[in-house]
Amino acid sequence: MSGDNSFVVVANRLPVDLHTAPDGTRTWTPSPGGLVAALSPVLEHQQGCWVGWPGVPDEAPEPFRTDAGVLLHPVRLTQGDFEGFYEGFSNASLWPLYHDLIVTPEYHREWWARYRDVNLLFAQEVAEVAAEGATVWVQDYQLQLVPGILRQLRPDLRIGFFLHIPFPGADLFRQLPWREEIIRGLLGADLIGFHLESNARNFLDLCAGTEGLTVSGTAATRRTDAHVTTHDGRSVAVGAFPISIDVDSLGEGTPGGVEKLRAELGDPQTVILGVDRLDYTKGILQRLLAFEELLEAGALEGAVLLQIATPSRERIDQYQVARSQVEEAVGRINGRFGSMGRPVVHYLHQSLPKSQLRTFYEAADVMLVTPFKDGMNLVAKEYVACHPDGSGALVLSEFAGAAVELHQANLCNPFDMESIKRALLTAVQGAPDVMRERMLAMHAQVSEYDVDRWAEAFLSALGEHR
Ligand code: GDG
Repeated sequence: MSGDNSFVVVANRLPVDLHTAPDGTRTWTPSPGGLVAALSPVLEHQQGCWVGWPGVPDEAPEPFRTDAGVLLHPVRLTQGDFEGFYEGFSNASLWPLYHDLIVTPEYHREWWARYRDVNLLFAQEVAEVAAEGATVWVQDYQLQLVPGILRQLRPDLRIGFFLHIPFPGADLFRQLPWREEIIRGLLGADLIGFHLESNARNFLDLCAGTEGLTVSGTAATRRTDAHVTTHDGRSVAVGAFPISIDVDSLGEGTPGGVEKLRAELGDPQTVILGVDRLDYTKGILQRLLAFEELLEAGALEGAVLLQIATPSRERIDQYQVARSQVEEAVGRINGRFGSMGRPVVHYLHQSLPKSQLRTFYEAADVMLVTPFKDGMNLVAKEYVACHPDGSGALVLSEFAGAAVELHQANLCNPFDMESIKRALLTAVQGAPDVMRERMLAMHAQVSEYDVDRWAEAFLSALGEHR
């Protein structure tokens, strides 16, 4: 069982979208994101293939090639798979557990069974398309069993795994009823990558406390100084590979776009911006409350907050709760502090084109990124990338992975309202030359370590390992 693709990426989602024309004609179009952009050169050079779910239950188009020559190989998931594997186990068990229990995870045996089945399905598809000795790069928490299954199906493959979200402390992870299976699944890889050394350390601590596993070395960034030796004597490398952005994917700025946007917002003195998927991990409500308290104290005269909250996982209860809390707060704040035709919070629950996001980033005097927990947070890096002249200011949660590299930001503790308020006020009122210096330092970081460097670092570490 083998195909002819020497480089295979496998992710829950295939980078495609289904478009239905008014006459009912349906077309699948590639949807380029940061990951696709980063991996495209490798995928193109190496007869690459991307295996994933096309995003619509009970459908899978035939495999097809993008204009750039990347083979997209759809995996068909049923509505039941989507509910149990994706909405259930991935997003209502693992997601809250890995984000340190911001909401309480639910564990259901039926969800776990689906997770196992779907991981098996993904692994089988990969086993079919991967050439002898191919490199396979498995992405993220939805597919943690794939490395282990694939190792059994195809021992000839070189397998990398990258986790895009945090990895929790061993004491939290251990509540997972299927913890051993997940660890075994991950250890099927030759290299396991995390965003941060602290995530890698959590994983190594867990392994050190698991019978039959031996840990050597310490977690390092863009290096694989740490290894886990498995029951069967294989050595698995572990390291931190902080992801970054593809600056080009933000497109060119629209001439006059910033002025037009600021005029639409009523030419405020200060534009404060938030851009997030509407997710309870992102701390959107907390930042609205901080903004409200500052308005109440008269400390933010002439400021408006523009919050983009992209719809996400809308059928899951906790996401519905998060949305209604956010929308209630937006309504209350505008009711209290807005005036006719002049809201103080501009709120969009929509997904916008990237070019428009760029204009928002450019127009914002302050960017508010306040997650309770976040693997990295690309929004923070995108904002910095859009301010090459050092203008603007970033308020960033200490609990976002990005805070390790962007430590010159105005850091805050999102669990502490006073801390968010302080960081926001400093960002608005801080000495311009200090703010500029910090932004320039962060811009240099983001420009140097872009998403290409991330992919390159991971893949060369994987190449060296076996
Ligand atoms: C996970 C981890 C980690 C947002 N709204 C729109 C839009 N976006 C884009 C942003 C950014 C991306 O979505 C969001 O990335 P984040 O990193 O901020 O957050 P997650 O979605 O939670 O991503 C995270 C990441 O994986 C990568 O490893 O950093 O920690 O949770 O690029 O610009 N894009 C468009 N319209 C929108 O309305 N086009």
